Amino acid sequence: MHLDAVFRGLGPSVAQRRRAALRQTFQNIVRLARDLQVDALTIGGDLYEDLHSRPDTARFLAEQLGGLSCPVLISPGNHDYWHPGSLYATNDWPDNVRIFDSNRFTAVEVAGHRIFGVAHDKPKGTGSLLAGLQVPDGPPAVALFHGSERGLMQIQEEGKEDHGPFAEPEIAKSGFCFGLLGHFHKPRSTARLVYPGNPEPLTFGEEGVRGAAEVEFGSGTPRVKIHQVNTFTLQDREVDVTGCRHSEALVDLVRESLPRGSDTGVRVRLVGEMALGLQLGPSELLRQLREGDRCVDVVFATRPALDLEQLSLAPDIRGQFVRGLRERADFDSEVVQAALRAGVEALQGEEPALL
Ligand SMILES: [Mn+2]
Repeated sequence: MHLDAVFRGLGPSVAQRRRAALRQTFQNIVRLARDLQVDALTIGGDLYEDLHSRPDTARFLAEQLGGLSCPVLISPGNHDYWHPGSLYATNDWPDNVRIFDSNRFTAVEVAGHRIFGVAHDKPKGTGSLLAGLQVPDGPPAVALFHGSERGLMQIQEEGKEDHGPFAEPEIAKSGFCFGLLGHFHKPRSTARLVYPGNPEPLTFGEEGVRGAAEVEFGSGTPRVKIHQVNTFTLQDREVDVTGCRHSEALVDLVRESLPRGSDTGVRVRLVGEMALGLQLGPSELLRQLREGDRCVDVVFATRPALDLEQLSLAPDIRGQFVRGLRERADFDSEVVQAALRAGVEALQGEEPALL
């Protein structure tokens, strides 16, 4: 869930709306658990972000989870690692909530199964949690933990650290019939494990079905169903700004591309030719688009609207500047194009006299 995430870069009031949406989505999960009359609700870590966590969040969670009649099992992950000052250790939790606080697996019996949970006890550097583990004989054993399945690492988000690494075959080798996993944000399920993904999309690019996994154990392979519970939807849009002659036209054009409904966040990619001399910088454009606390971000991928042939012929410093850049082998690169636009704008004044 990543409750209390800061949503950097969206502005304080939009970030606050996103944090409220995280709680809404968590409430949706609790309601779903009640509607499905599950035997247990399990949470595979990164429920909240320790770095930004607030006692208010712990009290919210305690009230929500205490309202369920089934057991709630939590295996802390790298963002919500167990430590003596954590929300897990300092809050009063209802009797039905079991937070695994050891870095060794311990079991709870649920509906004829044993669910083994384990805690990360540091924010990074957690090694293999399955290494050398052998589950004692008994009822079917299910593993609940936060970890990185090695075969899935490469298809997951870039830069995702391999907290608690393991390989899928180790699940069966350790004596588990199935793994309930957290960490990866893209959902994934196999005959041996499930990653439900982050139920509420956190960053742009997180599109598609993700949510809460309903796992039904019977004879044979457990049946997995992902239920969508998200509050916000995040989308990407592309807007061609060619032909926008002034600031208001640009703002209007981008606004028109935004979907109705305040719970849709949009990352707008501006493409095409950007007119020179628009009296509107990136931060002012964002400020105007975010009026009404809309969740909007903008990526600038435009080219400057320049008549390069004409500019190159100018006998003044603008001509010299443009000719100098055009001779470069990396003329088409993003940085040189940005320098071209900034430079020509900085040197503006009189229109260059042409030969
Ligand atoms: Mn994680």
